[in-house]
Amino acid sequence: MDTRDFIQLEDIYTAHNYHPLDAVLTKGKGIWVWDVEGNKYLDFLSGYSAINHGHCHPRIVKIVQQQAKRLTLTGRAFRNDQWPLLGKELCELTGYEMVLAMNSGAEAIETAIKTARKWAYQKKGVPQDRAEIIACANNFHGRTVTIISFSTESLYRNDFGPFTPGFVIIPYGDIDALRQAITANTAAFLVEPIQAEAGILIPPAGYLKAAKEVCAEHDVLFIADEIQTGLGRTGKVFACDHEGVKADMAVIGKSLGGGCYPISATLAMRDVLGVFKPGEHGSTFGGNPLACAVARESLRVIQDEKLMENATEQGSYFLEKLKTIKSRHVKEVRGRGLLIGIELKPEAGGARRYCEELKKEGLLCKETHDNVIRFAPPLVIKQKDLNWAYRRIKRVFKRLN
Ligand code: IF1
Repeated sequence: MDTRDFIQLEDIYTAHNYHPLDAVLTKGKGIWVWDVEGNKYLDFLSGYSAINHGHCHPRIVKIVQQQAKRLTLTGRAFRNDQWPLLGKELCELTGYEMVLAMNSGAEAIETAIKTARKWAYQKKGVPQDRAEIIACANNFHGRTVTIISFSTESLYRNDFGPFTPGFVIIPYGDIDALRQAITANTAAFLVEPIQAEAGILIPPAGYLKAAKEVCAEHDVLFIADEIQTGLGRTGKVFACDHEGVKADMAVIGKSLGGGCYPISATLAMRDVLGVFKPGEHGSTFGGNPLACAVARESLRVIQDEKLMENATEQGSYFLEKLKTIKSRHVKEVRGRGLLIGIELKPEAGGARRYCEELKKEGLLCKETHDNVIRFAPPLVIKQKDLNWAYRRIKRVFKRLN
């Protein structure tokens, strides 16, 4: 079977909720992937930051194999010997006191929302069913009905109502708007420290710190969605660390599973996550021993291989290099660590065609919205590979100029 055959089958048998580039991948190793025709590509998306460790990292694959042979799932009706250790190791790494594991990022965000609401009723004294959560315009927190209820992107919402009430939207990066939106019923402020889907938008310096302070002043929980930015992508454990901000709840996913197995988690101090009593929340696969063993190794690899340091070093190197690209189509190059976006001017004809051309050059990346090319290579990438990528990016910009 060749590329055309696979694409045809996918078109016929699977829902059309994506518009992928036409590379049918069959193998991956480190920063490289291969398609069914034998073409080799540099993965510049990393499964939307879930493959921070590179594809099929040998240490993580080994743990998958070992744990798969030993014990994979118990259900939380019984205990297993991996979940408590992941809990301890995750808290030691992040400085939080408690963790609740789910599977997808969206589920961990749902967990944070449920936690904040329960906390508001039990600890803050908000009247039943009146809790409000403030979120930002152009957010991306996942795709459940509750989460899209506070999305501002019509593509994600159209025809999916009725929606969940209790959310208030304010502009991103605007501290006065936050101050004004808070009421006596506000339970939490949910924010991405960098808005990745919105186009790698970095808020004004000092915004997160000020937002955290405003929240503390009004007894409002500050919830950081670190699903994409967390665990090293921006060069630190959390993107909030760049401003010395400790969120009341931090939500992680993606990279936690080492690119091998889905696992997500909501982290908080005991006075917040301690609101749950048995039976009030859960998941069949949440905290399963296979996921936990993989996550434990994933955290160890991030630390042992100094992936955060590498993200900082290579990220600033690459960002500076990208800024030297001379093209009338570039509006701005911005990023933090290895989360980088090139924003094109509207007249450039869209980021999609740049991604199509980059694919022909052996570089796989994905546009976000119409005009931003997003670069998020695995955090194991070396300078020589970034140089390799740079030459190709430069070539494409020259061709499409
Ligand atoms: C898709 C985007 C990236 C996330 C943040 C929560 C979630 C995500 C900050 C939900 C997920 C993914 C999902 C993927 C595309 C992708 C994405 F373009 F849509 F925005 F990465 F940039 N918070 N992001 O980025 O996590 O439930 O998916 O595990 O196709 O939906 P999830």
